Amino acid sequence: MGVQTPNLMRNKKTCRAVGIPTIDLSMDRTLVAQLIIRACEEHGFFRLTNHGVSSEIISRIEEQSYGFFAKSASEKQAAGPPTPFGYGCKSIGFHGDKGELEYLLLDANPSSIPESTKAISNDPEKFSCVVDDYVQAVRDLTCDILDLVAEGLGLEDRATFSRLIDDVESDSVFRVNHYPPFDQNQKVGFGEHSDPQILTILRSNDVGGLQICSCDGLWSSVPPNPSEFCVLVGDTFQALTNDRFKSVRHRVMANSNKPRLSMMYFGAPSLNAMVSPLPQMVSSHSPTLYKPFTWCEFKKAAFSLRLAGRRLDQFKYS
Ligand code: GA4
Repeated sequence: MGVQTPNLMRNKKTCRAVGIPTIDLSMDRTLVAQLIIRACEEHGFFRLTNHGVSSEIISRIEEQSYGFFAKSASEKQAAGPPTPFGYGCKSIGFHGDKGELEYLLLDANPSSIPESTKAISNDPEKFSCVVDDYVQAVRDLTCDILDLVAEGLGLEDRATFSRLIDDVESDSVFRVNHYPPFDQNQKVGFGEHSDPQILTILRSNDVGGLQICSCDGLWSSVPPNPSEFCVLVGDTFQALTNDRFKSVRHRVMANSNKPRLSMMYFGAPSLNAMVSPLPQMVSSHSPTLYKPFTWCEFKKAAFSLRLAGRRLDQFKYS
């Protein structure tokens, strides 16, 4: 029968995870940097193995999360609504988007974690410690990835991107999504969107559902792997690189008879940080595509649109 080309392996609307890059962080640094850059350019997405985040830190946050979602509806409601932080169920954002999930939205800024996690656990000190350890580990990983990108792009200042996240005032967010099991038809768990921030680090249990959209508009299912992280380029990274990197549109289809648990760290700048395409990404062939904006302005605009909205369009030079 011969070897099938990627296109032949696709059906009309969804396809298998053909061509989604998996990058081993323990490989040679120069090679890793080039692979990450290519993945961010071609997919806005990659899977990361040998990421160095301890399995103990991961299992502790997973255990705490399962513990929280196993509580009664009224106990969970008492930790909501998620405005801006806390427990949410089915409603996403402020404009009527719905999903088949419940979630926790938490401030990922170390100084705010105790406050934003206070109402969530019967042992708030322990819960906040566990969140803090996980968030610190994934923040460090995010900064490593961003340093690798800066090195690979040949930027003199290797902290060009990581400095934005590694800031005491960083507006980064941590989210845990819990998708209940489904025995009927496949449903949209979390609708199509791109993340507004710089970089997202996602980890799930062994239940699938995440799909990413390729530039040709086809959806690929990402096989779940609890020992890996998925890395997603956000809108702000797209703007900083003047469209060299593309933020990835993704969604979650709920289709399993087991619950899916995923955790996302969304690395964001501080509210007053200025975002504009780096001069090194601009040339006569690639003129500046975006007007400068503060993260606060972008966030406001992002939150005023529906989930699937194309947020960056509002900041494009016409
Ligand atoms: C997507 C990424 C993060 O989950 C999030 C989401 C936020 C929310 O759930 O409240 C948003 C969504 C996300 C993008 C557009 C706006 C805001 C819902 C929505 C309709 C917490 C974020 O920062 O942006």
